[in-house]
Parts: sequence; C-alpha cells; structure tokens
Amino acid sequence: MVITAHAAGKRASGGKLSNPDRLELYYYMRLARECDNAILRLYRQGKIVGGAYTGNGNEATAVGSAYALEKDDYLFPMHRDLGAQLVKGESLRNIFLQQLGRADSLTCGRDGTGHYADPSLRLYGNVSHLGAMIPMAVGVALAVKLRGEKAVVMNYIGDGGSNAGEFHEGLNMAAVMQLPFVLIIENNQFAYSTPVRMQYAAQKLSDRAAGYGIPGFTIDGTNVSLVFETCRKAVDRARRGEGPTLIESVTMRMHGHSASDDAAYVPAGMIDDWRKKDPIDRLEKILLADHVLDEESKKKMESDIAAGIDDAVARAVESGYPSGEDAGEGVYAP
Ligand SMILES: Cc1ncc(C[n+]2csc(CCOP(=O)(O)OP(=O)(O)O)c2C)c(N)n1
Ligand SMILES: [Mg+2]
Repeated sequence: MVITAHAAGKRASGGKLSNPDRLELYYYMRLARECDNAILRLYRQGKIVGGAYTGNGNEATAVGSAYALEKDDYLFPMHRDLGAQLVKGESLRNIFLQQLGRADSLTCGRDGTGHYADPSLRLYGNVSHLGAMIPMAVGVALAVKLRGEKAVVMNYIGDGGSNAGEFHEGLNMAAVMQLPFVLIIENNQFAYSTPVRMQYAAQKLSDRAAGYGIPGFTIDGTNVSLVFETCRKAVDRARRGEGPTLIESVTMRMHGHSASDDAAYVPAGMIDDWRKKDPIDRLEKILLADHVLDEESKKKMESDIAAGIDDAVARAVESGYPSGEDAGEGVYAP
C-alpha cells in the first residue's frame, strides 16, 4: 500500500474525497493513535522529558482539518493535534526526537512535547499559554494578506482555552480585517478536570461566531469526512479573501489530561459511550463495507505503521542529549 505517494496538494480535488483520500485519512488517524500509544509507553518507561499528552478521540478532528490544507498553508496545532502535524508532513523522526528531548530535535533538546516549530513545513507548534497562540496565528494571517500570498492559516484551541481573553482579541481582529484564518475549537468535554458545563453558558461555542460577524459551525468531530468537508469550505472561503470561520468540533478526550492524570473525575460510563463513536472505528467500518479496505491491507498498514514508529523511536533513543551548556542556550534572556 503506497500512502506517501498521495502528497499534499493532490488531495480531494474539487473538494470531494476519493477512495484513496479516505484511505489516507484512515492511515493518518491510525498513525496518530499509534504514535500516541508509543509516547505513552515511553512515558511509562521514564524516557519522555516532561508530560505526555495524547489526542486519543481527537484523530478525526486533527487529521480531517489539516487534510483541507495545501502545502503552502500554515498550521498552528495545539497539544492534541499530532494527527494534523503528520498530515502536514512532520516526520516520525522529528516527533520522537522532540518527545525524547534529544539534541537533534527541532528544539535542540531545549523543550519537549509539542512546543516546537518546523518552518520548512509552515508548522508552528503550540504555545503553552492557552489562548496566546491565537493572536500570533492571526498575525501570520495578516502578514499573508499584506504580502499578497494565497495561503491560509489554520489554528486550534480547546474548549477551555477558548475562554481566554486572547480568543476574543484574535478572532475579532481576524474578522474585522477579513484575514485568511480558520479557528477550530476542539470541544472535548473537559479542560483538565473542569467539565464544559462549568466553562460557558452558551448552547454552542460556535454561537460566538455571530458576535464577530463570521460563519460558525458545530460539527461531529468524530466524523472525519464531515470535519474535512467543513474545513475545506472554510479554507476555500479564507483563500478567496472572505475572512475567517469558526468551527466547533465536538469530541471526547478519551485519556486523562496528560499521562499523569487518571481522569477519575470523568463520570462513569462517559468514556464507554464515546468509545462507540471512536473516529477510527467509524471510518474503518465504512471503508470495509465499501471494499476500500480489507483485512489483509489493514494488517499490512498496521505492520508498516508499527515498523515506522519502532524505527523512529529506536533512532531517537540512540541519539544524544544536548550538553548542559547548550540546553540553556536561548532559553533565558542574557
Ligand atoms: C493560560 C493558561 N492557563 C492554564 C494553563 C494550564 N493548562 C494547560 S492545558 C489546560 C487545559 C486545557 O483544556 P482545553 O483548552 O479544553 O484543552 P484540552 O486539554 O481539553 O484539549 C490547562 C488548564 C495554561 N497552559 N495556560
Ligand atoms: Mg478540552
């Protein structure tokens, strides 16, 4: 199965998902989940530097949204969006070097998790302070417009992060200046231990869009085709110069906030209920029924994914940490 031949820019022409597109979406969702599982294993082995955060349950949102982007578009992912980074072209090598804090990583071992940028892919990984990335990403959208580029900026925020003040400042500016910006709220029912009913009084987070004079949508974030189609329309609109769109993608955070959180505060049965809507299982059932996937090609894909991850992990484990002097370089102002 040749997945990588289906490169960015050749996807879903005419805004429609072909069978190879759907197979590729499935591949990236599985790849993201297996990367997350590998990160959790490394965390339990004491090899991860810092915390470990997974996007389990968020794969359709992360993968389906980034799939709507072209090569020259900008991606500003949050901590559940490994799938979006993979779609944008980030390598397993870079991902595991970064998670393991190695000198050869994109941050030269000076930071862990998703706090890194890969300018060669126009990918700018998450700013830890919730909300702070939105005005930054909007600033890039402004630069794109001033330079007359045709690129679009896609940015993500959690349900919790969407209540930070910068959400308003950023989105308002993007709307008033008609910037090529798409903001996706990943509503995964919790912000750490705080359930959504204690976070906002609105019925839907997309209702906020009306206050900015922009389109807003609330969608089932476990349906990857729907996520893609909604995001593609928003991306096309942004590229035409018609301004931003707000998309609330409704999912469930299937793991604790991080690997150190057992999520004991999640009501009994809630995880089991959401597991019935697992985004990967949902697409798998459809692809099997449509004969786009069969058991043999599924097994081959699984073993290819496992081999790719094992290789990237082994190579990252073998590579060195930065020296003490180098680890602090650029971290503190002189
Ligand atoms: C301004 C700010 N406050 C608090 C934190 C600590 N913190 C990091 S992630 C998080 C929860 C975020 O919840 P949400 O935005 O819903 O995203 P999720 O983790 O659920 O995907 C908190 C409180 C932070 N990073 N920045
Ligand atoms: Mg959340």
